[in-house]
Amino acid sequence: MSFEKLCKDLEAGNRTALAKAITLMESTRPADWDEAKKLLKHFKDKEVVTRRLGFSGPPGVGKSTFIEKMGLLLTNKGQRVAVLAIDPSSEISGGSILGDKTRMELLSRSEKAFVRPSATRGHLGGVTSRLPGVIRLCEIAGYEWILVESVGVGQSEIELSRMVDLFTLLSQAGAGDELQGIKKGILEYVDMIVVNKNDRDPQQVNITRQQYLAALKIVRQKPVEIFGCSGLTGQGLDDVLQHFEEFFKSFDYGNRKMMSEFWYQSLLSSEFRQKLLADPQMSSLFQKYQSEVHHGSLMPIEAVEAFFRDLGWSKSKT
Ligand SMILES: Nc1nc2c(ncn2[C@@H]2O[C@H](COP(=O)(O)OP(=O)(O)OP(=O)(O)O)[C@@H](O)[C@H]2O)c(=O)[nH]1
Ligand SMILES: [Mg+2]
Repeated sequence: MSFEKLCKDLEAGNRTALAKAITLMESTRPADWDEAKKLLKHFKDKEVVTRRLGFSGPPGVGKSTFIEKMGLLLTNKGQRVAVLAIDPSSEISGGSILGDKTRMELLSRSEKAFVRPSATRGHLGGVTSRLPGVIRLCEIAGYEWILVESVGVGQSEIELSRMVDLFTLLSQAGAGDELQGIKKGILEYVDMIVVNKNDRDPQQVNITRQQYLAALKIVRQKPVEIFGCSGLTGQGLDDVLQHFEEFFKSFDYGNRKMMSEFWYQSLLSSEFRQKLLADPQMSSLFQKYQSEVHHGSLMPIEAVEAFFRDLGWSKSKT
């Protein structure tokens, strides 16, 4: 497919073109990545009003089920929805952990939806460094709502929270010790909380809610909205959607400047590391000091100092 055709089809909202563009964006091959960057530059000035939402929560809490139901609510209203899932593909096996779990069959069938199980691969220096590019491609293709499902692995959740407009934590009703299992640090980043599976024990939703309120009081100054719902039955989802809509009515798109800054930072560190390892001289230096650390002849702090000294980036003498 020629570059011109790819641009034309992408902008027309063609799903095959979007999938192809995302593959380029996720690729570790430099030629593909160059092509992906060319695409983003081509559409640099294209303005679209979109909503970027991130969803996080422990495994099995019902993120995919909830996102699919929410996606269906939106597509039924005539909105176009893209669903992405961060897939921290195992760097060891190179395989996907998600597999078919995020297929979202019902939503995938909708003309107005685009579902992509794997948005990022295990890039060195941050699993999500290509995600903002993938989000942007979906927006160029005309998707107004971008829903990202995070696979809860600490650092990538925090990174995701800085790449979306609204970051929601999904939790589960009925588990008294629920909060023990959640990394409390995440409460510093969430914009709202959804207590899911309230079809099982609606009363527990209130208890869980109280637990969250108490925990939030410690880490947050402004109140964080907490909703109860069931992604399975759809009960309570209208209220959540209404909250999303209200949120975006007054959303300051100036906040996205911070996201650009963050993308710059995360891209720079991942590209930097890739370039470093691709350069034969730097790579051998890197290996040399890694081996010294391994054998105990240098402390990690000494190895880093020596590395920079050899590069001529540091005047310090060890
Ligand atoms: N009772 C009940 N079960 C639910 C609800 N939402 C999801 N489930 C069930 O919980 C299980 C996990 O749901 P998923 O949507 O795959 O959960 P997830 O958080 O995406 O899981 P991972 O992606 O593996 O972390 C499935 O068996 C769902 O049918 C709900 O609201 N109520
Ligand atoms: Mg899932």
